[in-house]
Amino acid sequence: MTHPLFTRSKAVEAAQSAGTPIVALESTIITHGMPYPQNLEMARKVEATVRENGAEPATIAVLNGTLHIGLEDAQLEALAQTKGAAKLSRADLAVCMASGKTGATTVAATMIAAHLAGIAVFATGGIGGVHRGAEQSFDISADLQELSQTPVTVIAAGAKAILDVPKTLEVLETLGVPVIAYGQDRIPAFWSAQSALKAPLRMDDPASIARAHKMRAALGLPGGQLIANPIPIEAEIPRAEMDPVIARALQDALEHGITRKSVTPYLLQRVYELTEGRSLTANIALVLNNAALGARIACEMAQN
Ligand code: PSU
Ligand code: MN
Repeated sequence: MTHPLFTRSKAVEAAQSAGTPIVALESTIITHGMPYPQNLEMARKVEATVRENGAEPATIAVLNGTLHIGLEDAQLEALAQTKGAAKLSRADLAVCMASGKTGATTVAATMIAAHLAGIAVFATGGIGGVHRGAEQSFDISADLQELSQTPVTVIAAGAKAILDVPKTLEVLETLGVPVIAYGQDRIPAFWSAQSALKAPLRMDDPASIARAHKMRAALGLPGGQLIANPIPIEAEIPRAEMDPVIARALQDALEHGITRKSVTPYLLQRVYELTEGRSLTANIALVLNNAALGARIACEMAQN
């Protein structure tokens, strides 16, 4: 079955025909979140992890104007090496497709594409949120609005600690987005398993998360769920170590006048440099952990 708006990879098409659960994956993390070749290695490992846990991965991107739901390996490799890919959020998706350009989807755009293709579960590293100093800059990621209107369950390791996490939680509460910590009481802090903040909600197994997703739809409530899945403890960088690094990266961003779409990629790169690559190792570990949980949730959703 073909769709006028997107192309599926062979594997995704076969999986959907067979009723195999699918987990969507974003591509901004590949083009703007990590350097080559670790980004490609990470993308392949994430796909393998989804398969090991019983689902089929669908990495989403726009290549020369075509929206792809699932990439062939050669396409994944080419994307990981591209320097010119645009960063696509809700505002950018249609323009990129209409202009025949190539772009990587953020959490917001990946949710839109996943929903269009009938995929309800999406695993990533961290969502965008309210940036520190947002009371001046108004920099609040479109990811938050998207969670409030598109019915996809997103698995992330919390909001990145470079953000203003308390404000991010406030906005999500206002927008009616369930923020569910997985297996612990506190919100994870991306590179660290624990933040100081209590999570609004907690769930301990994939089946309950799948049920809550369906219950939301049955109640007629729009939007998705955010599952905050802590990084495995053996892979974390403790908060006390990360705090000064983050402070320094934020200071540098301010001094260099970094704004808008460049803020998140700049901060991630700066944290990578300041931790001499350790942030990247942790980032890869948490994405893999999220991919595994995403696959288990997708399997539960397909059950009943
Ligand atoms: N968090 C990461 N790595 C990333 C991103 C977030 O650890 O690459 C990306 C995601 O694609 C997310 C986007 O949707 O950054 C948020 O960007 P902004 O803050 O400009 O909305
Ligand atoms: Mn922003």
